Amino acid sequence: MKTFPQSFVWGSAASSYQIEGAWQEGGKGLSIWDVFAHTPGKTLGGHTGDVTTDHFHRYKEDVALMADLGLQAYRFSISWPRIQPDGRGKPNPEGIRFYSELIDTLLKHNITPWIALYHWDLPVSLQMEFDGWLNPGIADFFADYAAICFEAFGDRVRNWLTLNEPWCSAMLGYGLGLHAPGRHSHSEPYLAGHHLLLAHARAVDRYRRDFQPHQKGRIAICNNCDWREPLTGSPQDRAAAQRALEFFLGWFADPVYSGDYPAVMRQRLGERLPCFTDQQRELLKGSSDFFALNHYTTMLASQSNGQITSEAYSNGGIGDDQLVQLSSDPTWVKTDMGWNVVPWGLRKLLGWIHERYQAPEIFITENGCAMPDQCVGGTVADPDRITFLNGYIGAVHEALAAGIDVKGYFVWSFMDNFEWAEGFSKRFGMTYVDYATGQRIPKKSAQWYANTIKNNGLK
Ligand code: PNW
Repeated sequence: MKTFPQSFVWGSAASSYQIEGAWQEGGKGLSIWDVFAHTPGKTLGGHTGDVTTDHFHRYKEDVALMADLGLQAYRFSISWPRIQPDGRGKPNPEGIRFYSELIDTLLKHNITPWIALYHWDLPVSLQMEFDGWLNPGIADFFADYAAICFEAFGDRVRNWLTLNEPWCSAMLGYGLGLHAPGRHSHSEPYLAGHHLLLAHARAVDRYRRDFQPHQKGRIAICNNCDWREPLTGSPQDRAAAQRALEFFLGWFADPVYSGDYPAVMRQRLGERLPCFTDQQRELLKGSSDFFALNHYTTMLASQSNGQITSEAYSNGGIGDDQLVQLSSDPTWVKTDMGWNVVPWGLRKLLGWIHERYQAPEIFITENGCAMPDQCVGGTVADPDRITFLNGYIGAVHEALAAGIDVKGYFVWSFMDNFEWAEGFSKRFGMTYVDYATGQRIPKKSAQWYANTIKNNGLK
């Protein structure tokens, strides 16, 4: 039996655009994902989040399912255009009411709400009028929106995440064009990333000044990072793996912990990487109360010879900026996303974070896998997901044993949902959703996770 500390938080996560639907209801404005998904060719099969799991209407039933699962915490995101249809100005009372009732329903079931303020659904007017994350003014808009949320929900919510995976917003949204707003550029990702960081810092500053003293919650940025293992023991490949990690996680975590970007990014990117003023550095430094990590996979890294293959682009960003060639070990099991299943990668990444950021409290705010699940005779067997979760939660246990301060773990995801550019073709949930009828069927992994929570560990 691998037992966890009594206070360990067992949760699961989802996000607004992926589950809510009701895209034109309740006074909601459009987001860049509404527009992107409706643009021909941007998502697989032209799928959109117009309806998806219809959680907006079915949230009570969903929270009851979470309670059956034994979840202690549920992490969701707020749709900015549901709160501010144009991204600024007065809040929309119907939007406030929806999240308020969701929070109350969770609390009634003893499930602790964790809120991400931004999980990629930017109000489209901010994109059209201001170029979205390319405009420095967006930091103030975001802080104003965040303050509305702290004011409306902070009496009942103590766990806040500012941005979910700014790396994805910057790199997939502005570099590779795979996510909204679908731009392709070698410089915009670094500019967008800069303003994402400043928006985070401004929102945290607002929380700490005006809300934290009496609301007594905690707040952090939520970063994603995969592990990069050197392909060989050569000094070049070790340096390549380290460089890849600094371009991935260091990009968004170094400024939050030490006030500036990794030196290697400055060296390699030159003027494409914006500079912080002294005042901004001060605002950023120490702007997370804990370390929120989303983690999915591992790849091998070696020093590139300048000839970057497509794999380097799709899985880790703009390879030629980093001089890193990524590859996979052919013996590794792959998920339905083609992502490698390597539990020890999480163990090593937790060690890297522990060392680099002075032993922060770490919450794993997403981890999970897509598998080709099928409903057969009313049940959904997903043994590969159970193996995946068992392996990754086992890696967390090893990290704890080594003295790394991991405080909680959230499975991505509570139920199947709209998987961005992959539409409904990929299933990440512990609950199966029949998208034709909206019916929910807990998979075998849901039962397995409920037992894990009940045992507070792995058998
Ligand atoms: C995360 N990558 O996305 C998101 O937070 C979720 O909304 C999403 O459904 C989940 O992981 C599964 O994809 C990521 O390319 C998308 O490294 C892409 C990457 C990482 C995370």
